[in-house]
Amino acid sequence: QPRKRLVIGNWKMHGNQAANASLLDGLCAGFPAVRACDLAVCVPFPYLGQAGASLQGSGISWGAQDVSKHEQGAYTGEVSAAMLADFSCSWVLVGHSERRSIHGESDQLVADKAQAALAAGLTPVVCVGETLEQNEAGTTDEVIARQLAPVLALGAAALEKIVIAYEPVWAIGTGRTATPEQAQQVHAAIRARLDGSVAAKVRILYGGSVKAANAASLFTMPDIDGALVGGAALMAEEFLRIAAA
Ligand code: G2H
Repeated sequence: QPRKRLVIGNWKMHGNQAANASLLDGLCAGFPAVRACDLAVCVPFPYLGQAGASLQGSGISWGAQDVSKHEQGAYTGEVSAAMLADFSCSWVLVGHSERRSIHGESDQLVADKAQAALAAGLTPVVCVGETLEQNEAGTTDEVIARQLAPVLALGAAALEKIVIAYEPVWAIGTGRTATPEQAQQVHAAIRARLDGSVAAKVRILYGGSVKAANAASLFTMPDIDGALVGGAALMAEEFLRIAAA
């Protein structure tokens, strides 16, 4: 059966209670028209309660942007997967390029976080992608294979429950997007690394300066199952237009 399209907003470190309220209200009002796809927002930790209260019953799901690999304990500042589940999160991003580059997260740590998320019943959205330098050196496939290796090691039963997001680092927040053909090529290569029955099920999202104007052409590609959206997810109308595409 076909993979259901999925569009996830990544608010990053933006928002406040007043701005969030109008954004969330706008999404709830517009969602019925685009409900053929799964729609979700990944918000900063302090706003999980607010997102849950606004989105409850709307059909839009919510999640976080990071999670600890630890179950619980003396880990000051960390947030566990069980806590996210306690706020009825469905999703958590792991290994976003900003976490990998700014916070030094390793491929293994990202896989450990994905495993912690799965253990708590959440769907991890595992982000991978190459830098401009790596892209120009022609090492994209190699880089992504390295990033995915510890995730693939989690096994088929785990893999069929995850979502993968391909976000070329050179396209993030820069206004530069991979062409649909460029993205398709990488998505197909990622899918080829998954075992048969799992490969057909796993949704692979594209991320990096997705907006209403470029979403439709990306979504015509056979291995692009949706989008992870940053900047354009902060405006209800624009985000809903991406979902409509
Ligand atoms: C990539 C993306 C969302 P933006 O980081 O994860 O952000 O759409 O702003 O490039």
